[in-house]
Amino acid sequence: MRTPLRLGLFGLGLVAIFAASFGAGTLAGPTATAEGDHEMSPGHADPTGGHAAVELPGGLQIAEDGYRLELLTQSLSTDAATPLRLRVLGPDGSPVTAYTPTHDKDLHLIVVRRDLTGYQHVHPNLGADGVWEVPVRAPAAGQYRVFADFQPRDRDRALTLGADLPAAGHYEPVRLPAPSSTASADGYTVTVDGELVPGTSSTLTLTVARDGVPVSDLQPYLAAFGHLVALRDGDLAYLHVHPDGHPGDGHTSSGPEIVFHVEVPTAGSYRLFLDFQHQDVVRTVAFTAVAG
Ligand SMILES: [Cu+2]
Repeated sequence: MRTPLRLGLFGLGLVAIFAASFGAGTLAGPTATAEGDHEMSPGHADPTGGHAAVELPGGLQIAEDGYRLELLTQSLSTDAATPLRLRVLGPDGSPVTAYTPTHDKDLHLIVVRRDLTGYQHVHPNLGADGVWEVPVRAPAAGQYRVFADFQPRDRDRALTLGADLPAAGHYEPVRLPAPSSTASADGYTVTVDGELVPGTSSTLTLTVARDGVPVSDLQPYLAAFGHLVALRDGDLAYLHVHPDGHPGDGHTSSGPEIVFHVEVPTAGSYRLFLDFQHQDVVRTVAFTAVAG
């Protein structure tokens, strides 16, 4: 007669899960209780992924999980491209030289002004000493945010560290553009369909057209038909999303539609940057979207 006992334990399990969920929900609000505070210590997100709401978004910290981003360049120039140099220091304090490529590259570097203008996605070269270098010119003066998106070989998932870098000169901040479902660049128009719902995987369908004609021969760029980076307005929390599948596996499309599943952490305004490649040229378009 084991059945009643098993049912009983199952019932206890349910209670425990409910209690844990209740604890997490309470912590997310302003009335966090002392008994559960350990659950939401920054940098100690629940490894089970069961409490995504309390996990810190990427890109907000210069150091995380023992890894530290060290910028070796003190400023950007608005006149000319100058070398931007950086290192990633590992848990033992020495520069990381071994990486697992993510989307064909060992490190993706995003540079954007803090008002979410001047977006650049570049790929530095790694020296034997662990120093990454890439020429970058700031399109205008102001405070820039640098994101390094990479996976050390000793780690099972990618990490995004962020640091600020100034470009000296007169700064004229640009207000965040109003939310829009279309964005254009170089004769291409991208239309976005879907809603961002905080804490939920939301489907965004981006449709690419050129001079009004749907583009169905997008080229793979860095092992995907599109790369979407979302930055939260106000603190530049970072999210990098790829479409389902890989080019050539039959589960992904070369256009005109590119489908992304995006989970933004909170309500608020986000600037979305889409990189796509057509006829051997990579283009970037940007949208403002509001979640919640
Ligand atoms: Cu990249």
